[in-house]
Amino acid sequence: MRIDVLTIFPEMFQSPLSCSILARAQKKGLVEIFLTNIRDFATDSYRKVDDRPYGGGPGMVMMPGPVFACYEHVAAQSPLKGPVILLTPQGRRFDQAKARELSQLERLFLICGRYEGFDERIRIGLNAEPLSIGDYVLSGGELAAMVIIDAVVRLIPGALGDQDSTREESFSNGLLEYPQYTRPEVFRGMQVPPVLLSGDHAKIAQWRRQQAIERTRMWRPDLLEGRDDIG
Ligand code: 9D3
Repeated sequence: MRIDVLTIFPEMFQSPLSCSILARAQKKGLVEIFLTNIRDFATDSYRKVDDRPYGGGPGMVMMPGPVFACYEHVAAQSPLKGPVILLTPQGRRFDQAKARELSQLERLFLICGRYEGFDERIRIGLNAEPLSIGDYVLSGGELAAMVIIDAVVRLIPGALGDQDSTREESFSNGLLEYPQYTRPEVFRGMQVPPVLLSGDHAKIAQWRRQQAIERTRMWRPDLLEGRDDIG
């Protein structure tokens, strides 16, 4: 898979992309990630990429010229085809189903915004899909793009280590996970629940399920709505 990120802050990506699973996936040749600076495609001597909104209002808007020129430049670097995603609060919320869908692609373009937003002709002209990562305000699309890259790349077959991929397959009951403990048995006066030391695997499984339900009810009651298997 080839991922092209278009941004005015390519430096923000260096360290997340050079650690852990993302580093390994690139080294293995499972994904190539290219960063291109939209500012390099500005046409004036100030390297301007934003301008004031027609109709008035606060803030600045990403200009279409530099974004189109940047996109056309990177698109031509490879014959691979893929959809364009626009990182913006004005879009559908990214989720695990979307991550699975994007992980099947041979190519993906991620365009990061700054300022108040994009000139609408960017979305229309590039047939771009707007995506948000959640209902909170970020300073720009870069961190959102990194979240998407991380969630997508780890789903490419071979990206995870053996341990991680086994875990992946066993997780999908729609509940939060049960509490985990490791050594020591007593830490600062806090005991590991005795059932986990009992060796009774049926009882352990039953305890974990009940804990998972309790936690879900406490922290994510929305996940239980409309489920008739849990009281
Ligand atoms: C004052 C109106 N604001 C909209 C809520 C303006 C605004 C805030 C933040 C415009 C752009 C931004 C920058 N955010 C992103 O580029 C962004 C984002 C986000 O803020 N939250 C969740 N997902 C994303 S994806 C891109």
